[in-house]
Amino acid sequence: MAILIDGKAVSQKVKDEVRAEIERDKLSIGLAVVIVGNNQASRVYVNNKKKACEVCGIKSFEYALPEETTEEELLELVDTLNEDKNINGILVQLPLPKQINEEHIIERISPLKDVDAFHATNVGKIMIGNYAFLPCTPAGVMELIHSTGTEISGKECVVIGRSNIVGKPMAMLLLHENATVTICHSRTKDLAEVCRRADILVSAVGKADFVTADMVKEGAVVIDVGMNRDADNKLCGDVRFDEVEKKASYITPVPGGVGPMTIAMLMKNTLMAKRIQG
Ligand code: BQF
Repeated sequence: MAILIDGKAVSQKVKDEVRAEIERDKLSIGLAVVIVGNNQASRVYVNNKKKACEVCGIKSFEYALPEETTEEELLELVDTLNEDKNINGILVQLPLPKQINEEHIIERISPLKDVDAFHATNVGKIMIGNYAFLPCTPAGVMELIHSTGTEISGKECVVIGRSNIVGKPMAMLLLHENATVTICHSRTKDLAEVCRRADILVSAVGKADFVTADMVKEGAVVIDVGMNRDADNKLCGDVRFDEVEKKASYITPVPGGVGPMTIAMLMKNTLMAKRIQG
């Protein structure tokens, strides 16, 4: 039976550290949180981020724009926030309405205020291994793995999913810690066989029940990045928890696993933004 990794507890520790540092150095830090339209999930995520700011002693400033906002209008807001001395971090909640090109918006954010680490400049720095901003979700996963005391160096790590936001940077962070990393995706042949090699398996697919017990090696660490709804509209991950927990050594729940860590690492990045802006 696997040991449950408590993402809420680990995330609270990270937020406590951020708060302590902000208090110790009497820092005034501002995070702009931009939400466009009325995506229900986005609303929840933005509220989670604002609440974490409060816990950490970071001022959050919400900019809620209507669904029909144009790309020009959003670019103009980003320009204003880039110039604003009271704003240290800028977060534009994704996804954006279809008339707005996400890449255009991300590339307009000052790399020094890009607390999601989505700007090409910051992505490049992550690739090189010389970075200030951590990609929030992958960095949160690393913290969770570290919390188990599991050695990463030399281990077989398999990441399922190749998105720019999770899969690719996740593989890079594991590589920086000397893992042997495989990225699987929808075209991977014999996915189950590849996953069974993993000492550490990270799933970022976005499909409920995707990872089954036959894909998991006995004693593996299983990290579930999925954020899905099951048939009863309940939040669930990618991993068929009931059967996989019988084989894994450690496993993350959904909710209460990776999700809270994503938020905590955003707080860490916002503190870092203040530091690098001086
Ligand atoms: C929890 C996100 C997919 C696409 C865009 C805590 C969050 C979620 C779950 C949260 C996510 C997922 C966020 C839990 C932010 C994580 O208790 O399990 C927090 O707020 N997240 C996002 O901003 O954009 C997403 C997932």
